[in-house]
Amino acid sequence: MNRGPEEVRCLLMRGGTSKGAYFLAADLPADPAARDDLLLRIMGSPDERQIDGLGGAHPLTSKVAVISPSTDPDADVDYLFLQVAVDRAEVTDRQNCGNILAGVGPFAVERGLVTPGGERTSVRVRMVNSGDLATATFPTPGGRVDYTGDAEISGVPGTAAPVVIEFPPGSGPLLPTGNVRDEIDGVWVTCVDNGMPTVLITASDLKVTGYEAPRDLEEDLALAERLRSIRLAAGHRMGLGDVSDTTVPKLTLLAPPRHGGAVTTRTFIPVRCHTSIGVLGAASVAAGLRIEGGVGAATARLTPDDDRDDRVRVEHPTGFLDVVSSVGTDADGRPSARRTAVVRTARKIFDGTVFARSAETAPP
Ligand code: NQM
Repeated sequence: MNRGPEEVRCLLMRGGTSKGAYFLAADLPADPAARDDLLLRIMGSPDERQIDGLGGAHPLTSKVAVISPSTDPDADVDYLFLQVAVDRAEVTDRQNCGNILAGVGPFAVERGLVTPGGERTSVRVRMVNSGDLATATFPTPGGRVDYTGDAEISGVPGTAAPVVIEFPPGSGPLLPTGNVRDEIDGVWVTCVDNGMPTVLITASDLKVTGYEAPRDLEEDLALAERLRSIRLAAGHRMGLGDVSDTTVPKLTLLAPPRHGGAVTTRTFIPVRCHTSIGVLGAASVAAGLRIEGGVGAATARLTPDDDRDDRVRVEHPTGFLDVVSSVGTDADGRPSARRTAVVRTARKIFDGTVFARSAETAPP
């Protein structure tokens, strides 16, 4: 029996340098398996072109945010991030996304979950994937979200209204292996988690410069094999278990900066090479550079100015991402993040009804 397409209220939004479908949790099935099955059919997965759905045929444009009022007294809304695989029938909640986070506050106002607070509104978000909190502040003149403005972020053409996101220190350890450096496969790495589990590697240790174009790095099969092997070992050491089928940890290759920033990066997420860098990925890199004895500290060029205003400019393939990042020590003397903040932008692209491909005609 063909039940026809399911119709779901959906808001398509660019969040930072990613694009995703934003839903109210109440508009999706409560059962995670039924929800994920529906999302695959909405996004057009599995199919490397996602031709029959909303997905944009790349991990950065195959993302979903599920938002609901929060029961946490410290948050206004709960945000569950779901990565929808492009060419596999897989939806995962194992990672968070700070770019899609940029659209969560505006979405909460659009859907009436949060009452706008005047010229600007701050929305406190509980990120369900990690349990961590974030506060996003953006313009709401006249009680409506204003997406227009003069903030420019690398990787997005033009300008838009700034969404300022503050991340209080997360609950987990900044150095998940307990070490400042670990030797994996004959290479020294620093494993950091300042919101996104990330393995920092000096690019030259893997016989690349770190300045290559993402596509060239993706085509380097020997590099891919090396990264895969390092990632699998790092996953175990970081307490993430078998990561062969997960999207975390990410791997970031580091090289000295070339454009006045602190460091050059090429980030694998984990197979495709990011065209810029994730927000929480950059937050992990920025904190990692400040850890004495870590592999990043040797490559980074942090200036006294960076130390004064806590700013770290992370260069990436399409520009840079500035992270306000300071690191201190916890009660046991271990490095821990003090403050992390970024400026992003977001834009509502469409608001309406999405028609899912019917289950009977979808690929297995
Ligand atoms: O690290 C891509 C992105 C991301 C994640 C990824 C992100 C983050 O750029 O916070 O934003 O690393 O898979 O959207």
